[in-house]
Amino acid sequence: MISKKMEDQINYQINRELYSEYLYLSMAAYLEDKGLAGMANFMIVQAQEEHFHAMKFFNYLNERGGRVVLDTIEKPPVEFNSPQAVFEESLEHEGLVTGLINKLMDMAIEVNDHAAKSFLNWYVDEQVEEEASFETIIAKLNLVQGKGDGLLMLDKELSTRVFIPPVK
Ligand code: OFO
Repeated sequence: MISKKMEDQINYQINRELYSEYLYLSMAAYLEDKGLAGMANFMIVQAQEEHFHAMKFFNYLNERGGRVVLDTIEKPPVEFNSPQAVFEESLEHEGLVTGLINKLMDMAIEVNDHAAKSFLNWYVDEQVEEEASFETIIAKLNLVQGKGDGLLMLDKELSTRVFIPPVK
């Protein structure tokens, strides 16, 4: 049985992952509206990943005998300054999520929950990938500097992303 402290923090994390899904869907809507369907596709796949993250916590909490409690999901921003700002805000958001995952890991260490530590390792690795993926796109956007041709090439590249559910 999981400790109450861990249970509460995992429930909070489920809410944050679902908010992430919402945020990336809102970004997808903005990008679609700007005529950047490939970038919108990238964000829709990102939202699917966030849903997977939330459900992985959801299932884990059930497995450990905890009680999943869902909370209100706040409204995400609707407008962004530019397509580049969307990716910069995404990276910033992932930094906050990484902080929350680290906090969960700190808590698992503090309460000596070895099962949670093993489970959370997946998220620690996943956050490295998430941040790296946004950093790569921002680097390309910096090269392109908002110019039409480059932006459209990057848009095409991002249109190929598909959601592949992780094996575990
Ligand atoms: Fe769930 O990693 Fe992004 O937010």
